[in-house]
Amino acid sequence: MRLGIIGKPQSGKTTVFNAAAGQEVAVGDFSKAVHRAQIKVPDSRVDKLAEIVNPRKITYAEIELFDAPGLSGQGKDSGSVEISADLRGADALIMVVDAFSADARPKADMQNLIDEMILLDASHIESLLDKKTRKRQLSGDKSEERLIEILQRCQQALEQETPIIEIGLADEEHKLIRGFTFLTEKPLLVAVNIGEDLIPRADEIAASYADIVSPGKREVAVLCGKIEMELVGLDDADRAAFLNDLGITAPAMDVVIQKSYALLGLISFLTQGEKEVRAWTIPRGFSAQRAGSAIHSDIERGFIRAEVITYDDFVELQTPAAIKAAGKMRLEGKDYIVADGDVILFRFNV
Ligand SMILES: Nc1nc2c(ncn2[C@@H]2O[C@H](COP(=O)(O)OP(=O)(O)OP(=O)(O)O)[C@@H](O)[C@H]2O)c(=O)[nH]1
Ligand SMILES: [Mg+2]
Repeated sequence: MRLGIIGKPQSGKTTVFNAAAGQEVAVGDFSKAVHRAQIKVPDSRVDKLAEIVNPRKITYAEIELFDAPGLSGQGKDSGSVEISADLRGADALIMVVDAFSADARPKADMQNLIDEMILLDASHIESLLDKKTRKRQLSGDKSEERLIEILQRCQQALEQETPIIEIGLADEEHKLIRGFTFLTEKPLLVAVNIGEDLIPRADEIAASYADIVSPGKREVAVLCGKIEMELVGLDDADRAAFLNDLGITAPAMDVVIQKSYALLGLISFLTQGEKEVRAWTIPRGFSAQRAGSAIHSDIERGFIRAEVITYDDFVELQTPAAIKAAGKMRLEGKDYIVADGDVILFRFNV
């Protein structure tokens, strides 16, 4: 799963990338370099299980993050910008908007960027429809009728300035157009990048963006990229003291990553043992049998059953004996739909 950072020039994209990836790529250099990293998805459940089980190894879920130049931020006047294959291939986008500089206009910038994406998709669709309808005329080939109809619906939505993700395409319709990698088809997290002075007002600022939130499609997070980046270099104790000084309980970056993860439609199930406590990534809606493939294809192939306990029950009961006595271990078959936070032991035979 890949997450791409977009935003207008000098909005703090690389700063946010550094904060999320724990890297120290130079910021403010206007360079058009692409930065990439595998980032850990912070998960307090993994930490808590590890505290109980004391394993030799702790592994968090990971997603790929990249920072690639792309949009101009000029809105409708953007002309013809080249969108990199990286951005096109992203599964979801983080849009960084400048709310820190003296003349910041974050909401206008956000709208411009959204307009720009709508425009890029509209011109992409126009040329696709041109080609496909001409081909239909020439050859009488009707095989793409359905696709043409979906593209026309997307086109109409874009003309009304509605992002494609808002149309509510059915899953199989979505599949038909996925290969075109439209920008407004991707879930979007707006990261409002505030200055240090605004940190005490972060919640209030977030609330002022509530009207653009659309569950599973669009989210907002408010953070100070610069401070988050400074946190990266600190050890746990220094970080806690630093956050405390600022009156913050947890790094905003954790929230950004967790919200992105949810926007990607991903959930985690957990496994635990002396050897390792680990979070595994699966798309929401996976059955127990398919979820097993996240660990190893043999588990999917030779699936017998899943022994499942909820995270909350595990934390409360802690030991196998207590879990057994309380009858909280469920035996689930291959069609069981895995829930976020399930602690699972797979039984399989190959
Ligand atoms: N005060 C303050 N400055 C910030 C913040 N975030 C970024 N900056 C500054 O804004 C400038 C641009 O930051 P970058 O992270 O390089 O921005 P960018 O969007 O990657 O820029 P380009 O890649 O050149 O488009 C740098 O001088 C940063 O130090 C912030 O939260 N507060
Ligand atoms: Mg940059």
